[in-house]
Amino acid sequence: MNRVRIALQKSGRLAEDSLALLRNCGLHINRSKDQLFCRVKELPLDLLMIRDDDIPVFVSNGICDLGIVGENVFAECKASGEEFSAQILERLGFSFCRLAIAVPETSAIKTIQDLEGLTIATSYPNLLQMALTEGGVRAQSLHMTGSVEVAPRLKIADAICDIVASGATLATNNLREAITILRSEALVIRSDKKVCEEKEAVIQRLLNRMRGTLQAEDSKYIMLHADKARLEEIVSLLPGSESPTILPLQDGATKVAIHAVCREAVFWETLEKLKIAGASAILVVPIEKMMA
Ligand code: PRT
Ligand code: ZN
Repeated sequence: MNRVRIALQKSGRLAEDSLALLRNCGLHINRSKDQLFCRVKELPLDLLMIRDDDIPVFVSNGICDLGIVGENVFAECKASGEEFSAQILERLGFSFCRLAIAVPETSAIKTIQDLEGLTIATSYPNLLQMALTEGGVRAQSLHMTGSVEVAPRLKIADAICDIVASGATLATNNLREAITILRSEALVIRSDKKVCEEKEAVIQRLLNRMRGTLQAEDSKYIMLHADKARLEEIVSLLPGSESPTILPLQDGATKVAIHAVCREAVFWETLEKLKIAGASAILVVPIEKMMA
């Protein structure tokens, strides 16, 4: 079978952004809500829609060649101690969150050592155990598959170890974040199982398209007019641009146009500095795709 298979979350926080990334890679994906399998026309690629918890295992055992999954889920699976053969291919810059130990707002707990002898509720027993062992702490782990944040209120745990994004869930439950264990974002992972040349070529094509999409998302095309005399100063203000293009203006004895690709975010502060340096007609436009 020479088609590449990629595992995606069927529904949930990762699902939409994962599909959007593939669509930005020029792939048309039409699927009904309950469909688990989807064939892509433009590349020899099949999508398998499953629960995010199953993605690392499906990739590790080679049922899927690639997967898009949160680093938290990937790291938890890797920390299980069972045989695991998958690795990170690309960080995707979405679904940012962290795995953290949170404690009641009134608690004095600050460091991992303060957890000695306590009970911590979590859906991430392996990562929690790793952090406790690293800190030389003996504590009890209480495994829960959901609603971990209610454990301290029910007096079944002293602390929790769970995913935090905005912190709103913790605040609602009178908890505060005390110790960060892992910073997480969505990842592309790949199986260590060797694939044939044709499949390898498809994986590399897809990866290049993903990188091009991600790079374009971070980049902007900036155009402006500047005094020839202040060219150097203005070019030095352009964030992350390598070699801008300088173009003559039709009626410009003293002015030129500068065009540049900025590989970093262009903030209002930068535009204000450019304006002070005499730049005018400043335009910042999004870039759709990039390929080196
Ligand atoms: O059904 P399936 O098993 O596939 O999905 P799931 O319910 O296990 O996962 P899902 O869809 O909730 O999340 C998928 C992935 O998104 C996670 O594995 C993380 O990598 C990432 N992610 C990003 C998050 C969050 N943000 C997040 N806020 N995962 C979970 N949460 C939950 C968290 O568990 C807690 O209950 O949201 C709450 C905290 O959010 P804040 O904003 O209140 O701090
Ligand atoms: Zn899950």
